[in-house]
Amino acid sequence: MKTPVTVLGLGAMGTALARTFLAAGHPTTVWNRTPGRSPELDALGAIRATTPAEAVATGPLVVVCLLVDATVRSTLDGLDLSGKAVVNLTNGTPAQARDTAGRVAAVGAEYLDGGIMAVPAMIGGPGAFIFYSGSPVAFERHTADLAVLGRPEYVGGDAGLAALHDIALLSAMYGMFGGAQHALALVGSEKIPAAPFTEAFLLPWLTAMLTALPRIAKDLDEGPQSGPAGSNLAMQAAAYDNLIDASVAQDIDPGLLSPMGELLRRAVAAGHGTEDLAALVPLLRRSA
Ligand code: FVH
Repeated sequence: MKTPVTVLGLGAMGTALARTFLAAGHPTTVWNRTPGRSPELDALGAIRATTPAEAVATGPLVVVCLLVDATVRSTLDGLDLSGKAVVNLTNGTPAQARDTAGRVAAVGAEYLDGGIMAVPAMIGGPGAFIFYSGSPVAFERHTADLAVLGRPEYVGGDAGLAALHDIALLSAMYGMFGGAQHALALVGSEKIPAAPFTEAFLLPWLTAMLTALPRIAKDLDEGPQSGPAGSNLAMQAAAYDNLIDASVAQDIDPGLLSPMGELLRRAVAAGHGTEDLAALVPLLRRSA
């Protein structure tokens, strides 16, 4: 008998989670604010609850996947969660996670916060992984249950750490996509089609550049490697002005790119002109 699971929220992601639990043989009770959402789950054996209270009463493992933290708060408040493990996979901040952890613990439940590193179509597949932090008891008890969704990555007992990892990765993703979108706007300004440009140049270029990340991380952890930087910051700051000037000349808003140019100039002014990109990271700290 697989652990009975409750899924609160049947948006795109909650539906994928419920479908995956059902496929793995977990008795799965679902609740959604708007009734009748994701009717395909009925044929897979989902049990529909009409209220969150009815839904959480059916089993020991409650998975929450709603839009934002305020929704989680209004849905969970007042429920009898005593003795249950509450796993909140709603996107949120570390502070929100710690706050929810406190409120859930106060009503006698174990709390795990989670950060899903997958889109709905990836859930249950090999590429999906999910950060968890919070109650080690809940994680140990439910690792196998949660593993059907994606590779579980437990990052610590502080409930805020999963959200921190999640937001770090999303920050990197949005930075990368922002740059790629700027590139596509630039070539589009000369009617160069996006698809062949992406396949022939953009994707191979980004893939090659990403291989620099481990070296940047090593520099951060161990200090700059000896010897001259292959692409020093003084050179990069000088060339960066061309990115802004060319964008403006092509009538493309440089707003996504400008802050990086300012950071490069600040690094050079602070004496890091001979160093590599790792030198930018400490400057992002607000107290720097
Ligand atoms: N989809 C994705 O690609 C990402 C992948 C990484 C993780 N995120 C986060 O997962 C959370 C849910 O995302 P989603 O994709 O399921 O979002 P929607 O399809 O928009 O569904 C939203 C659900 O939230 C319910 N809801 C909204 N407001 C309320 C409320 N005030 N009270 C109760 N429930 C509420 C909504 O219900 P309804 O509109 O159908 O009644 C949906 O069930 C999210 O944190 C992502 O950042 C997804």
